[in-house]
Amino acid sequence: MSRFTLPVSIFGVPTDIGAAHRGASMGPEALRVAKFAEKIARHGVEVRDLGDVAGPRNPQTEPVEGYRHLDEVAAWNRAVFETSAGELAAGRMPIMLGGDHCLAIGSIAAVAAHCRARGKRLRLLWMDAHADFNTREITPSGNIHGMPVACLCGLGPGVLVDLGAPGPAIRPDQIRQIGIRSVDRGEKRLVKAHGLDIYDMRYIDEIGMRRVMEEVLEGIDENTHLHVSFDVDMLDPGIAPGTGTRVPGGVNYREAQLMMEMIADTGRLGSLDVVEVNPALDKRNATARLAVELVESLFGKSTLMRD
Ligand code: Z70
Ligand code: MN
Ligand code: MN
Ligand code: MN
Repeated sequence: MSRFTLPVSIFGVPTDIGAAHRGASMGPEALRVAKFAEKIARHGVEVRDLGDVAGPRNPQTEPVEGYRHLDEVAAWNRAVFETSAGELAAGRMPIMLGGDHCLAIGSIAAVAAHCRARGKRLRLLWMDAHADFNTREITPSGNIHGMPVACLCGLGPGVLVDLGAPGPAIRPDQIRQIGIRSVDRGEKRLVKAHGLDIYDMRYIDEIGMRRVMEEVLEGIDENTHLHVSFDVDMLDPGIAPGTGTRVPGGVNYREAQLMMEMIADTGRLGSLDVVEVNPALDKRNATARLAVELVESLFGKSTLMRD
């Protein structure tokens, strides 16, 4: 069974430039070893692997004025923006294999520019243990992978905020965050001030993943472009140990499958990031393999489908 899906272009972004732990730079190869392209191709999708984009090495320096590696983060994100924008313009679905989550600034800025040019409505599903809404004033670490949502909303340095077009790429009301269970002190105040829609683990426990996803997907129509930004640390560390910032009490296997299946059913998936896979911390590539399995569900794999 194959519902209509755009042809897919996957590309790797082998860097951990925005993170504290080294190793997410090996994420693209771990996902390829887990047969990312081959497995989604089984669901009737045309898939092309563009290889990896290039960027500066990780200098492993301390934060300067609240940002660690800002110049390098900007360089990598410009490369991501160009690649994503090119694939979207060609009528293809870009899938970014990270790399750490700072790279979603570039991928989502490209999607936002694409949607604006075509009069499409953008909805961003941010699957993560973290809100990623820090700024240089409130960050506990200086790590820019804790800041991409803020940057996309216009809170951040010009080199990141103005990547696609001047000003914010996206409004908070276009974002739904799911799986959240770690928000820093100053960050809590900021997400409230900006009205971010956060489906945290308590809410998931109380009302259940089915209703959470119904709420998250409410109001999407034929004109909606869905972007899924999947930080694998959303998943419970028991099933996804290969990531740099493990937080207990995450989304379990069945909940994660249901999320992906319900998104697949909308038929509106337009672009995807898979980030924060860190093979140096993993057990036998389990996290990359699970991520691939979940992405298969996102492309329509279901129990009763014909092989
Ligand atoms: C913390 C910070 C973080 C991962 C984002 C954690 C950031 N909020 N970690 N994604 N994996 O340092 O800003
Ligand atoms: Mn993240
Ligand atoms: Mn995270
Ligand atoms: Mn902008």
